[in-house]
Amino acid sequence: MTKSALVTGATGQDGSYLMELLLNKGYEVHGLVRRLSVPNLGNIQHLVDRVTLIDGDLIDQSSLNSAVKDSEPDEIYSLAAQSFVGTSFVQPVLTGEITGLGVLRLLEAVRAYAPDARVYQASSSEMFGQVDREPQDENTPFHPRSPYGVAKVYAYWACVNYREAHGIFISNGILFNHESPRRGLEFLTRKVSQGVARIHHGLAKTISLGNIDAKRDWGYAPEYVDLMWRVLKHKEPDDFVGATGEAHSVREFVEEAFRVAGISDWEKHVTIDEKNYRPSEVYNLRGDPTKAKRILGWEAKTRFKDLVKIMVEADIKHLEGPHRAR
Ligand code: NDP
Ligand code: GDR
Repeated sequence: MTKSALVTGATGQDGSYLMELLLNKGYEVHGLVRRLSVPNLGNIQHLVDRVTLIDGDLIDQSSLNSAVKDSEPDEIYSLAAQSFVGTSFVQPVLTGEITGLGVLRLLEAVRAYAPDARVYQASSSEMFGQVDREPQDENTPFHPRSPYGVAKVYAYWACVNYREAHGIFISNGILFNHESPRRGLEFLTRKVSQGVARIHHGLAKTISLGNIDAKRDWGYAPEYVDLMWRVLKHKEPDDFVGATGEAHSVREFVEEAFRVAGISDWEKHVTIDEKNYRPSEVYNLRGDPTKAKRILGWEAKTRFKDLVKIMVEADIKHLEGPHRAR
């Protein structure tokens, strides 16, 4: 029988790749989309005829109830969030409402209308925050360093609690940074790949950045949505780290991005600005994906340099032709 899946955060980077993957596997796919004055369907324009889009907002309980009831889901992927760490410092209450309580509202809808569905929660390496060990795995303690990280810890424990209290099949994927040409423009990797492409095309001279010594474990997003799917295929609910196991600094990302574009004097094109620093930073994250490999057979394949190449080349191409003047 055809399986039904409900994906929240359908218009985001991960939602778009996940819906592609689910369609390719023969699912009937429902995507939760919030009403905006100007629709933000860029990432899923190519999918809109093949999926059912449902209006709903994580702030609004009744819309979540209807979405869960109407889609009759076998699987629910909880991806919607205010996901930008920087913004969470200036909009902490909104971030808590959406990224934290929003997940609880979804769980309440599941408890009432689809208690047999399997639920995936998009948990984050930002929950580890100020780490006291390396690499981080499923047993590493949490010490979030932003309102976003705090909200994700809340959502994580809400999921564990609904699993234990109500017996719902809920699993957390604790994923490290994963990137792609569909990444939002304010995130570091896309800010750099687009900035380099603009410099390459003569549309800009510099990129303004913050702490370039921070290190992240960066992987390629399409591979991480495959992990989400595998997490729900496992025979029991559990929590899994998804990562490459390698960390690189922002500085390395920048150097490599300029190299891909054939620009050697990268330091001349980068300015450091206080406004890009965070009140409390996460300096160093590197994940240990051993459990996901052992139990789910999942492994990140795209390595750092290939990821940078994919992103820079995509932005250079995107800015050619009709987009050049933008
Ligand atoms: P994006 O920021 O690209 O997408 C977030 C999605 O959430 C968008 O579709 C957005 O809709 C939607 N959304 C935001 N607020 C609401 C709301 N109030 N009601 C309904 N929908 C809303 O994130 P990613 O795709 O990169 O990440 C997916 C999830 O995984 C997020 O929860 C993120 O926190 C988490 N995560 C991401 C990692 C990464 O490296 N990408 C790593 C670890 C976790 P709209 O288009 O309207 O803004
Ligand atoms: P992150 O991603 O906070 O890791 O959260 P982001 O790309 O925003 O930052 C990565 C690192 O780069 C440093 N940095 C800058 N970041 C941005 N955005 N802009 C800059 O100008 C800049 N200069 C330096 C940051 O300080 C940071 O150390 C992402 C999000 O997708 C979360 O939703 C997700 O949970 C985590 O990854 C895992």
